[in-house]
Amino acid sequence: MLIQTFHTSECVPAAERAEGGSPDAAVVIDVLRATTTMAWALENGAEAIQAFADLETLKASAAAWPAEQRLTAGERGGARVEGFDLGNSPLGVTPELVRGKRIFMSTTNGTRSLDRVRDLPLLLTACLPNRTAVARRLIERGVQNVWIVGSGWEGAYSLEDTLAAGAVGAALMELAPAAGISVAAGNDEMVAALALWQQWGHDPEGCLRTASHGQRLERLGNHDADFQCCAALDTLTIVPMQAEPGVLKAS
Ligand code: 3SL
Repeated sequence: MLIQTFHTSECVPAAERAEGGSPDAAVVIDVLRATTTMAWALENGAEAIQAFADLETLKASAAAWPAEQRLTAGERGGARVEGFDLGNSPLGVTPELVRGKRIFMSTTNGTRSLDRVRDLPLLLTACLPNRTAVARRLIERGVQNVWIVGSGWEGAYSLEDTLAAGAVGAALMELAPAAGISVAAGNDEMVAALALWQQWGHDPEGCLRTASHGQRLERLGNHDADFQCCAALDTLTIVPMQAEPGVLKAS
């Protein structure tokens, strides 16, 4: 399996210009906090997450869904969108609130990354809690060429997404040495992600708190519980998988 990572959706090349050609799968990462929240929402029984890059489209789609079966969730600049049911904390998507509900979600960066690769044949989301489960799913599905796409912050690099890209890459290498996991030629980003994981994998929470977005969240208020949840390793076996364009379901 050929693996490569891109720091943000803006770094993702046109498929025909990419090393190894068009990928058969993408894994989107937004450790703080969109993909962690998505995984926990599905773990806690949400029917699906419907992701939107844009708030107006989200509101129109949510309005067309039965009121008792929907929730709106999202943030801008780290704060809950005014009038929405939920923000973007994995602690907020409790079973009592989300069971059986479709969550119409938009975040500053994570849902934009999802949008960028939504036409690929297989689309998964990863976070630190499900990084081994994601690696397993890619192997089970016989994926040959995967793009691991970070979300960054408004087009800029994010340390925590690179850490998680390294965590998924390392899990792939541990689980499938015989399948020949190899880094795509020229993708220094994946080499750096694996090195970052080696350096900081023993203290993911320290990495998340050091990252610029971690610092941003700390400035917004106490996010200790979010940091602990987002930094937890392999606590989930659920993998959000795109079932139809923009709609993620548990797998
Ligand atoms: O950027 C995003 O998509 C969010 O995950 C950011 S936040 O952690 O909710 O502030």
